[in-house]
Amino acid sequence: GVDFKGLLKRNWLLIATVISVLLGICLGVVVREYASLSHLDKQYFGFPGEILMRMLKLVILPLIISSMITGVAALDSEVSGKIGLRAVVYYFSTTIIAVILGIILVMTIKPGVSQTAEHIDRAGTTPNVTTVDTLLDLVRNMFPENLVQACFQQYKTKRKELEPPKAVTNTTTLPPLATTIMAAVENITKDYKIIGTYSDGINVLGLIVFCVAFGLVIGKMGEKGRILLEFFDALNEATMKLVQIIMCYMPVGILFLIAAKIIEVEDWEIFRKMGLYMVTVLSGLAIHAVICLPLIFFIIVRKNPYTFTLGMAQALVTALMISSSSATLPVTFRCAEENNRIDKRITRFVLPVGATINMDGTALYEAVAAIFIAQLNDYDLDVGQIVTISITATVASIGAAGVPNAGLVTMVIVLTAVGLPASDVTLIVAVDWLLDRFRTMINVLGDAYGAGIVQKLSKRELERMDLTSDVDVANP
Ligand code: DAS
Repeated sequence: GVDFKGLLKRNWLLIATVISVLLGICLGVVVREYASLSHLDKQYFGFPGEILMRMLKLVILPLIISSMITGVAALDSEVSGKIGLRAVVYYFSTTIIAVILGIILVMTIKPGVSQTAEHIDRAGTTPNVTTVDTLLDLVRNMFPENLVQACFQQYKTKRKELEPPKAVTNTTTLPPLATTIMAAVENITKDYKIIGTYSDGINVLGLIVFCVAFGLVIGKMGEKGRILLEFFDALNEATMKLVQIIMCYMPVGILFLIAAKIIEVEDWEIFRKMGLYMVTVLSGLAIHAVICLPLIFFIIVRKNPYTFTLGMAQALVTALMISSSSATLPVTFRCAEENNRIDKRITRFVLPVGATINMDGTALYEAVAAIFIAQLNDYDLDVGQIVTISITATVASIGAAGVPNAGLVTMVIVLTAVGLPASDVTLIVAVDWLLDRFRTMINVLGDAYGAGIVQKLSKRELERMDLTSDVDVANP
């Protein structure tokens, strides 16, 4: 028979989390129906959820620093170079696959081709960002000027607002990508603007670059470096213990997070209007999660991909509830290491970087949304523009930080690259909170599969290291 007790014991947290999601939905619906809460009451209602978010964000900093430094230091530089390269190849190829999938779906389903355009509210303001801005910011953020500041830097704007882009009419010919980039370069030389690459005030990308360099140096130092290595290893272990404690609170936090969201949503009608668009994005995400990623995983790893997905369940539910890959990172670590038994030397390397730059769900979403907006505008895209969309959607997903709605901000570069009015982002804002959750889930799943795949590809190097190393930092 089935060992129910054992199953319950091993998965109690996941079960509790799922129950709390369901309870949260019920609670939200009931309160919404029968109680009239003031704005302040609503805020109080979301308080336990807010505390969960704060706790998860709190451990991001020590987690990223300790896991990256020990991860890199434990590998010798030749091996870490190879693993890094494999990870990057994986990130890129899966992101491109996601984009192509999104484009195929949105071109077939054509959610924007109808009269829905008139019904949509075009009010609102939009950030103005260009492709080059995003690229330069990405590189700029890789090299923080000040390490301490990089840990708590606030999202800041260094450039005066650009002129709002002119609305494109159907008769104008679109500027080719080159012109867009030239215009952007001119803008950059004047001043610049930092956009979406900060995660809740932490310059994650900058820290990652620093930690990789620092870890490599420590690894090379031999005896002298060992004391630092042991320090960061202990820090990592202590942080993961904290994560374990935080996770016990998770069901409570999630219950109120979801209930508060249901109480707060103002316009349910918008879902009906935007239905087909949402169906396109969601089915694309589903296909990517259920077919594309598992297929790649199976071809390379030769293990059941769905068992692997199941092992990540807690992280996936968390991502769905808090729509932030960075804040989910602590849970992603635990699931990957404990349930899917991925080597710590791999997770410490692949997961933090993946949470920052590998976003399959976001890339797919950006491509679909851009073409949807083109369809709403009755705007025919040629092949060149579709290629431009795939490239900029990839860049935009890399540039987006792992925080809620980041993808919506970097979306602007996709639109401006093909000459669509950037202000049209406002058309899809209303449903973004929902789509954001699902794409974040796929972003996290993509990172996890990446760790599994890179581990398999690096099997030989890892085994060789097991034989040669005397101190086993990776598996204490
Ligand atoms: N929600 C983000 C994430 O954490 C990215 C996005 O907004 O698309 O993955």
